[in-house]
Amino acid sequence: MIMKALYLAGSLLTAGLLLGGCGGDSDPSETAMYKVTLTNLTYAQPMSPMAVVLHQKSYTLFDIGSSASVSLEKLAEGGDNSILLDKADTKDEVTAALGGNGLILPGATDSLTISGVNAECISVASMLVNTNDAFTGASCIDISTLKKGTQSSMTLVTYDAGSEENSESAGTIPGPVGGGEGYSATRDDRDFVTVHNGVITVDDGLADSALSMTHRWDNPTAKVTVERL
Ligand SMILES: [Ca+2]
Ligand SMILES: [Ca+2]
Repeated sequence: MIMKALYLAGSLLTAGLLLGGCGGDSDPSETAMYKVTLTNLTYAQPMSPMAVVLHQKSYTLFDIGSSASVSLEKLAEGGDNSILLDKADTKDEVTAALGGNGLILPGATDSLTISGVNAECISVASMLVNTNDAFTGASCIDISTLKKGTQSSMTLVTYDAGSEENSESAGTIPGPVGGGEGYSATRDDRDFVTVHNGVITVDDGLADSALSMTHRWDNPTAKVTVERL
């Protein structure tokens, strides 16, 4: 236990030194500007326009094991980030909420710049559109110690919003392989967010799946970089 604690403390110290390497101030009351970049690492899963929220730790975009908000359900089932961004904008603990420039195709990247004061976290979400309710993202990337001129990157796994059964049928998949329904108010899955266990596809025996082996993924499915400008 002691060895592990020492190791963790050492890792945190190293991370702090790396992040602080370029100097700069971190006065939380000063307006800080961040460039957020999302890269789609999948083979055939276009990603919906990202939602990016700059916020205090008391705001939660999603939480593994907890029920998805209706606004996250709308993003994860239909790729629509507008409700999530509008709702976030009304909250005191949210500094800013912005949508990306558009669909992020496999291998492509999208970036936006977001700014404000007293923010502790950046959260991101984007739907894998050739699925029922899969999304990639991060809930609270800690930016409280990120200095000006430095950046932090991480890879992201895929989550199941838990708000729609993973039937994979064309009528329930809004992406190009299905052209079906996006958001539905029905909740016919487990009703809590989990790490996604992947798609089955017609190539692995799910006869009425609109998906083929090209739509599978191995995590991670995206990379996010936050740069403090
Ligand atoms: Ca699901
Ligand atoms: Ca639903």
